[in-house]
Amino acid sequence: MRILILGGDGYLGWPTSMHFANKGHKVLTIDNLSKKKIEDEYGIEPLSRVKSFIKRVKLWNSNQKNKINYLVFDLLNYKTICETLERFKPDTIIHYAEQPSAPYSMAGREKAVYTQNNNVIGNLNLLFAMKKHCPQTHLIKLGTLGEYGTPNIDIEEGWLNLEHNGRKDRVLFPKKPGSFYHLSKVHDSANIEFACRIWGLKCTDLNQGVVYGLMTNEIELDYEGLATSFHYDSIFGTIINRFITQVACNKPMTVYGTGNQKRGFLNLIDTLNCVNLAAEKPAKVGEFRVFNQFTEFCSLNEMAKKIKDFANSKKIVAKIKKIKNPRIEDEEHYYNPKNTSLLSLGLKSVKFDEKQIESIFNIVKDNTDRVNINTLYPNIKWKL
Ligand code: USQ
Repeated sequence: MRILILGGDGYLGWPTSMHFANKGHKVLTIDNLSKKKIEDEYGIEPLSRVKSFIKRVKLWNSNQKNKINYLVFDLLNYKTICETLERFKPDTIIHYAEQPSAPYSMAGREKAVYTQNNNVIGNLNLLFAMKKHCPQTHLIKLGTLGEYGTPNIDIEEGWLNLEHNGRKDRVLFPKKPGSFYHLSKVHDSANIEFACRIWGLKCTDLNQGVVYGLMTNEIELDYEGLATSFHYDSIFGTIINRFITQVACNKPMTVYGTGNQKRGFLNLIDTLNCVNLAAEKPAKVGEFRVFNQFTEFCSLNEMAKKIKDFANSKKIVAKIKKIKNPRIEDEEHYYNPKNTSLLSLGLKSVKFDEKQIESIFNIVKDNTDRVNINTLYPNIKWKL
């Protein structure tokens, strides 16, 4: 397959690029290197010293038989997207190229506008370019489970069968996201559904939960050279990665509010497996297919307790500290998201157990000298 990966420098994009290259697909990976600018703005860095995008691609290519091609450009540059699609003729496009931080998007007008302009217009440019140059290509778009928010009903996979005043219809599941970032993905989903319905494009929208982990088969080949950008800070760091880093640094796990918020989680390896399943079994012409991409869900308190239990079993001190929630989100709520589609395609998931925690913990522990303790605590509030 000819696979175009957008956002190839990111936490997910880089492992995905190596994963598909390793499977023998022809991979072209693209990034605009914008994450580095946000890192510099906030003085944050990934846990391990990660080589630049270009250096990593070159290192991969010098040691592996299946090469990765790369380009550096922005999806806001419509002309270059068109030229790239025309030349590369992808069978599949995997689109991760978005500003991924909810807190960043809530840090004021400029950051909210940047997030939505970058994400929504970049995605819209891609849809127009696909319509013009490769309408048969399967788009796999990374959405988020956070598009749904925490409604008081079961969360279906993208669509809802509705009966109203005696009539029935199938509608997009109502969305109640919790940040301007999550909202940008809601707008993307609506635009993509429209493009599928009107132009006959085919798309899989992956409404993904919170990812954790730092190892994949390909990264294992050379952790120092091929590591992905694992963040533990309060801007880009996701909760499990943050909690494990906090314990490794002998700091308390920062649970926001009551900790009864529930979220869906999955291992980085499962992101690759899910994207792989979606690519192998594409959506049909005109289909807007939505998969809820997570493997387990629980409350933040339960998650913190699992990590504490692991630490205690190793005689490591682990504390949980409930701090005032900097976000505005439901802290007591019903939560029942469905995830049957990927399981029925054959997903065999990684379980978040002591073995998993230990393998992440050991690598984090080796790198604690690089942790900037100040960035462990939240510095952006939802209410300005
Ligand atoms: N939280 C804490 N303590 C912390 C950090 C976060 O209690 O130190 C809480 C948050 O308030 C939230 C939950 O943990 O209730 C998850 O927060 P997060 O920072 O791990 O995840 P979030 O900001 O929702 O975003 C992350 C990714 C995003 C992805 C999303 C999936 O950064 O790209 O879309 O997870 S989901 O959460 O399912 O929407």
